[in-house]
Amino acid sequence: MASFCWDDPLLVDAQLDEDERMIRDTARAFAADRLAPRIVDAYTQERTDPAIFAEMGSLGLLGVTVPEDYGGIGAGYVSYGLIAREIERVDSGYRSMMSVQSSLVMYPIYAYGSEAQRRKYLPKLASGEWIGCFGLTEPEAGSDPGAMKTRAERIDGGYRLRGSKMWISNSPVADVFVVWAKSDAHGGAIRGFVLDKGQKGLSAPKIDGKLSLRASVTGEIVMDGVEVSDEALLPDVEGLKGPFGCLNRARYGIAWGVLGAAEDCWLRARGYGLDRKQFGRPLAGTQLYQKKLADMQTEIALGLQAALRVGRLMDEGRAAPEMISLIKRNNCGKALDIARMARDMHGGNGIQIGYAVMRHAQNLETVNTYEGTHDVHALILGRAQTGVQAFF
Ligand code: TGC
Ligand code: FAD
Repeated sequence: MASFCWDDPLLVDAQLDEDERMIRDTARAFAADRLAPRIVDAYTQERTDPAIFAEMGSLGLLGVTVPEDYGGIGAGYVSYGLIAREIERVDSGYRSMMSVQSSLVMYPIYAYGSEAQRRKYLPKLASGEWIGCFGLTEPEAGSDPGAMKTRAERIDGGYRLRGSKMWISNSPVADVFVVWAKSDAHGGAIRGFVLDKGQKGLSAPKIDGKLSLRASVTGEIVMDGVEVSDEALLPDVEGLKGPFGCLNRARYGIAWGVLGAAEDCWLRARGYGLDRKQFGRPLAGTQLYQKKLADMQTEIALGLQAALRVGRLMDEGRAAPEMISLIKRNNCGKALDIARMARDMHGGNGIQIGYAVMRHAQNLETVNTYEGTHDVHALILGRAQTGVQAFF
């Protein structure tokens, strides 16, 4: 029998090809060298450093699945997932910045945009010179985005947009705004528009006071009669499948990313338990502590293997959205359980910022909610197996 690799129990590493390992190692080194030293200050001060986008861009970590012609590196979805895992190992907020830019801004411009839109936006988004955000959620339309109130009204040569978006990652620092609105000219169908910072009537106030994801800035998008030309419309998609097509990619990345945060919690709990002695022996030498470590190891290994499987299917064009719901929901839920458990295993030290585990747990509360809540993904999976939809 082969020997057991305790920190890679199902040998995920051996299932990657050379290019994937190289991209993973680049992301890991960047996260360790450039992100980890910043996170305590960023989190405690609730401060986002926009320079991070250009740093990621210079290493080719933004929009990796976009072809080279448009500034990406034409990598596959497994590579994208590996990047998310390495960045979220440091902090979910940093992964959020990366995944919004890659999946929710670059992807729709690439997949639904005109050639002129691709040429104008993608290279600068890939380099991180421009920062993007994605406006779907509204104050009264979260889990039910089809209830959005934002409207695009036809005017001579373009559209006038009115409405507001809520809880938008990156919006206060964004240069490029992908927003979704019901368009009168298209029979009230949902259409995507690309707006530029500085357009009259467009503002993006910051939402203060978050107790989670504090290193990633979140804001509103207020569109008070923003007038855009026809060139701002994403021509190649209509209906909710537009934003959902982007969400499929981002949710998939999250399924990898949260396991990076979970791994950080697991390895920290293991290390803490080996060092910390109570009752004359290391905590990690007690049955209960080892059971918790075994649960963490098991859930992470199963979650990674599932994410890898879905990534391979995405690269082959065989992934269904429900597969993505399954891994987004389960991996987020398990990562949150693991982070809370790691916090407990650190005792009082677990509430200190320096031990990281409570920061991860706080972040994962958001990750479990955004991109479709844990329960919304249960309803998607329930509908798929019963044929009965239970949303309303
Ligand atoms: P439903 O009737 O199910 O579908 C309407 C149309 O959309 C199509 N569709 C999809 N297409 C592609 N991929 C998917 N995953 C799709 N899901 C649905 C569907 O085929 C249909 O197309 P058509 O042509 O027949 O019209 O729509 P519904 O209104 O009943 O939706 C229900 C529900 C709950 C599934 C959906 O609304 C949902 O997923 N809600 C969750 C909302 C959400 O995830 N919001 C995320 C906002 S963005 C965000 O959180 C970013 S955080 C980023 C970060 O910082 O990392
Ligand atoms: P609600 O939809 O009001 O849900 C509240 C609760 O009710 C949840 O537990 C939910 O599971 C439950 N619920 C809802 N419907 C049902 C039902 N039918 N049956 C049973 N239970 C139900 N959005 C963007 O568009 N772009 C972004 O960049 C973005 N970034 C975000 C960043 C942060 C930090 C946060 C917190 C959110 C972000 N979001 C973003 C919004 C996010 O996608 C929404 O918060 C999420 O979709 C949930 O919507 P909601 O907050 O309105 O909750």
